[in-house]
Amino acid sequence: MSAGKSFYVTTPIFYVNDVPHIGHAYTEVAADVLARWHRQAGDRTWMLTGTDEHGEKILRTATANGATPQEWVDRLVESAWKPLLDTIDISNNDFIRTTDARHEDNVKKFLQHLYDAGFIYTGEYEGSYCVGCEEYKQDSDLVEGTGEFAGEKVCAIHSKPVENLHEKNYFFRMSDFTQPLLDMYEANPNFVQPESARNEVIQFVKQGLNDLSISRSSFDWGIKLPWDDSHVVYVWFDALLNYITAAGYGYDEEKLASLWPATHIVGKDILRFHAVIWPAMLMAAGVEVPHQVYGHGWLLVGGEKMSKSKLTGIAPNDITDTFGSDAFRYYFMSAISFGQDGSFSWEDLSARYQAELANGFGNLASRTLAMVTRYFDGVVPAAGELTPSDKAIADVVAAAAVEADAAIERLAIHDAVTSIWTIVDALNGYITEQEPWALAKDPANAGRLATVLNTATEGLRALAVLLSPFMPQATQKLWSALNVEPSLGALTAQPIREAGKWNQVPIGTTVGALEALFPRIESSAE
Ligand code: ME8
Repeated sequence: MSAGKSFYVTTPIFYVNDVPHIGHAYTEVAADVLARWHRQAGDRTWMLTGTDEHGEKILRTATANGATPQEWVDRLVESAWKPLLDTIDISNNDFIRTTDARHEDNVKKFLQHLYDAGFIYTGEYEGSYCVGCEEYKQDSDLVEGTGEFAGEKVCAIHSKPVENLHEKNYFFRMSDFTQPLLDMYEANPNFVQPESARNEVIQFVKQGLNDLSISRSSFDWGIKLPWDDSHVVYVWFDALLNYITAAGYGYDEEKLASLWPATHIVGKDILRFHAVIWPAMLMAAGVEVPHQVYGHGWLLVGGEKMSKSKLTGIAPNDITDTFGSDAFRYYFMSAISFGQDGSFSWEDLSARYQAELANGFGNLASRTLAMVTRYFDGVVPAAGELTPSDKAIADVVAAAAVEADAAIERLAIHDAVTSIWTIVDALNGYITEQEPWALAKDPANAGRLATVLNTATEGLRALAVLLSPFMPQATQKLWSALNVEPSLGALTAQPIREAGKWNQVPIGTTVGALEALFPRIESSAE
């Protein structure tokens, strides 16, 4: 992507029936890394996240807790969901709640538009519904229950019985969009990614789409249909619209035109809603379909999808309180191939923290700056004539910057980290091989020592710039210690696609002290 383009990235809006766990945080971090990268590249970037607050699941939770649904959602959003964003350092530009007036009013406009255009009709819905999923279920979606639900059909995801609904509902003519969707997937192979997700979606749509019930009349915690206030909008139809109501749909067409279409980052559990129902809704309304829907994999704990309902949920601050938010962000973005499932374990997190962050990156930064301080009074020396080893470092940095940007462009976030980490590994190898501490023993080698430390410092500059979207705090500490803010400007203003250009740190810069980037963790942490 060339600088100056628009990049609008979204996370799902999360249900506020419960507090967040690391699965939610994972999606937030992935979207945030992409947003920070694009912002630093100079693209017009907008990141949206928020909360999904209507529907039966939330109504029931509120009631069970002796609160009105409005009290409940206000409490959870303020005490848990907004604080999550600070816990893991999310730089979202907007936060939408489906109870916001800007959302509710414009969902009604969208629905009225579809109704007037003949895409909505009344019918009878008879079938199963899982309140946990907030989803109408086919028999093929159900499995035999076990334990207390033995002998019953249960939802395959929640392992709990489904409800049998028999309601007069309004239906959306989704079946009209079977062929238009297939044509769209064909014309735009990147619309659904990764490839496994794309194949699954195409297989599903090829079977032919049914019309979709889009209203409920047995409870009232939702947005009332503009033409029939005895019904509320089906929570998913309501929720998906957040991506455009936040962007101005119905009230700020200029804003919408500047942001839309978006890149949606979602877990693969909600892929069909985003890659099938959502573009069908937009096609019916004459709004452009999203730029891309990316379905990432699941965090597994003990081999199963981590979830609160199965009591495997881990709170994000259980990790950040010990390891910090940078390590949280780095770990999940580097240890799991984005798009694949990945197992979380405390042992793996601790091992990578120690090996990659503390010993790899942190130690590289501290020893380089310590040697500049010790041997050159903290003043970055000019390089002399370059040897092949020095040039090789510059080449590694240049290649890593190009490869990382290409990886971000295809949402292969883990590949971007791998490319950037070639700089850490190359610099550590270079320092071991060049032995600056040995060069420092003989004044005749002063020129060579200057070249080595200039090279290492320049490498650290590139690392701070390229790792800043992943680890905003540690890289800011490094940037401050490098003391390049007066000459080069703020870290977050460094054009990331130019990070590979050499000789950016001005000769004569006086570096400062570096606080430990990744302090030692006491073993009781686990
Ligand atoms: O589905 N691994 O909200 P939700 C990885 N409100 N990601 C996980 C995860 C795990 N084990 N568990 C959850 C909803 N997630 C709807 C969305 S959007 C218009 C409406 C993440 O609170 C992942 O992003 O159930 C998944 O798609 C999302 O949380 C589901 O969040």
